[in-house]
Amino acid sequence: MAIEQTLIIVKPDGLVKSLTGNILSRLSEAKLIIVGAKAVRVSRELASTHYEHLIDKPFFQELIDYIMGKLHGGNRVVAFVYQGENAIQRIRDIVGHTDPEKANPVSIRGAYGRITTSGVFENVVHASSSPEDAEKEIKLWFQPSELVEDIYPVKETVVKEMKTLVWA
Ligand code: DAT
Ligand code: MG
Repeated sequence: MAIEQTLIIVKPDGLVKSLTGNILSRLSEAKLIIVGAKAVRVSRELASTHYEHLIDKPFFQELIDYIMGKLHGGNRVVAFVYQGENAIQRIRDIVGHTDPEKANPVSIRGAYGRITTSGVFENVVHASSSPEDAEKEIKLWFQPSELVEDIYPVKETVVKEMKTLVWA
């Protein structure tokens, strides 16, 4: 079986409900290793690129507002990269169906998700659904230096006169 990586995001509803620890405990059942972890402020550009495959859906704008935290008063999520054998499906099994009402009640989404009155699936976590999606998503959310394993090919580049913040 192949070693895979998968991107997990604790969405703003998961943060507001203080579920991060709980979710990580559940995910640890998969016996995978964490190779990246961080809190992220979600810009509209990041959100739109992450969900670009859904741009034609009627719920697209609400989905973008949701992942940006606009429904929950906060513009942040926490993101993790997990690695291990068959990681994508093993994590998806624990996470559960996209629709919280169809999700197995013992899955994360079944236990903690809900559908809002306007029809948004507030399903607490994101998890990659294929190796292709995982690669696209991990490269979108993480820089090579933020991962403790060399997953995808990298190249060296010299960045000149780039404005960046350092500790004052
Ligand atoms: P998943 O997150 O299970 O991979 P997806 O990639 O098809 O599902 O969709 C991304 C998110 O969009 C999903 O987590 C919740 C939202 N979504 C998908 N289908 C929806 C629908 N029919 N109604 C409302 N929200 C939906
Ligand atoms: Mg998906």
